[in-house]
Amino acid sequence: GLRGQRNWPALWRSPEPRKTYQVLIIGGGGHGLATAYHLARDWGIRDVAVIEKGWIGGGNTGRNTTVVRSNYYYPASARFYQRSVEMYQGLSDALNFNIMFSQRGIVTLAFSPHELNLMARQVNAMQLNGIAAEILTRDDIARLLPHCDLSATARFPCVGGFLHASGGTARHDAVAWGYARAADTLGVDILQNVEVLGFEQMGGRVCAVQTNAGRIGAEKVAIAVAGNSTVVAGLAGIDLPVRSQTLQAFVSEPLKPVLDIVVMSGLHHTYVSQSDKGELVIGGDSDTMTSYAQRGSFATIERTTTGLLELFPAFSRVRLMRQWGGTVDLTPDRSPIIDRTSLDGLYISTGWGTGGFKAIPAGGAALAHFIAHDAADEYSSAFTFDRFRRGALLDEGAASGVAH
Ligand code: FAD
Ligand code: PYC
Repeated sequence: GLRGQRNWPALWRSPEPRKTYQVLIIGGGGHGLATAYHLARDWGIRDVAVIEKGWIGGGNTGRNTTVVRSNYYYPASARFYQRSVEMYQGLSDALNFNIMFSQRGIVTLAFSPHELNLMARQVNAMQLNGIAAEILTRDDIARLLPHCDLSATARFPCVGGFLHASGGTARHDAVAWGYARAADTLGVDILQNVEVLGFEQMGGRVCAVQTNAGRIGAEKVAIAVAGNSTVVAGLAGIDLPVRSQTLQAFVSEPLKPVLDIVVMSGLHHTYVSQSDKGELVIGGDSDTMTSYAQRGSFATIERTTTGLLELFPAFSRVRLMRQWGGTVDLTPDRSPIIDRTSLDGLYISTGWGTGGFKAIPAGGAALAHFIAHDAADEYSSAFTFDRFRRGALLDEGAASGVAH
């Protein structure tokens, strides 16, 4: 079947690293690639390289469960994530690359009056922030999710939930590839299999990185390495309020269309959607120990699938096809950090944790703005280190999608 699939033109060049660049971005995930694209497109800064130790999209960007949504609580987060959803709406056109964005809606289920009360509060906040949200009764859910066990004899009988109609999914690797091709076309060098091993500074300012491909000089450097943030920032002597944990995901064998909406249950530590290929895409809470392993433990697989089958008993005969883990970068308040660091010329985007795929468009635009202007853009000014100094945390733990 693959015999005809030869001699396709490469989507981006694979240049040799130059000796210096104006801007170096460490990390070829969605955030690093989108930052390079926005630097080149919005601010005319094209002397840029993205340095990736493996292959682009091989980190969390290519390992996530593709949920895109803006159901956050605080105005600063709601504004930022809503901007990102709106950017996703135009992304296939902007990149001329089909990222298969599907706003199929997200249902979050409630299993007690208390949980439903909290959802009402969340829905009110979202509506005040202009984001699509409505409370659902059990009957509404029966209509939307005919295969869900809503019976009174279920272990946890469902009492309702809420719908975030503008949420959905996008094809994760297409997002990485689309940004990579667009950035490359604008002159950005994408350097794969190049690992940053250290930083050089002069007079308190970063001036180069050491890599397995030699020294590369730069006026400015940005770190966008997700679960490796503490390790890479540590090479520059910088401590971050970030912890790395494993988050796993699983896909089933392909099925005929059976689920046309994303379903989440905090109580069951489970969420599920169906991909365009027909696979059930399943995830749960993170493995709770600090780890850089891209695997994860069996206990989490068991807990997640148990929850899934309590919700959808009909999936009990479906076979799981693949399982993997990613290393997520968690801040204490589960909100991100986009800021300069204590080393002049060194910037960072981190703390995206379990929910940064949806943030790639707005996060890339925000980091590019910070690098170009040495200041946050209007959407991301709440996401600086300053909130930890002031104790003004932006606690989005409840909105971050999965338990951790
Ligand atoms: P990454 O995509 O991880 O890219 C960072 C890159 O840096 C990697 O490719 C890595 O190889 C590279 N790197 C690291 N160290 C170095 C070095 N020294 N030198 C050079 N390169 C280096 N978010 C959502 O919004 N919705 C979801 O449904 C969702 N589900 C998830 C499910 C799972 C299982 C996981 C693991 C995450 C999920 N997320 C989700 C979170 C989301 O995937 C991440 O927040 C997001 O992809 C982070 O993007 P990034 O570009 O910052 O990091
Ligand atoms: O952020 O929507 C999210 C999410 C879903 C699963 C993991 N993260």
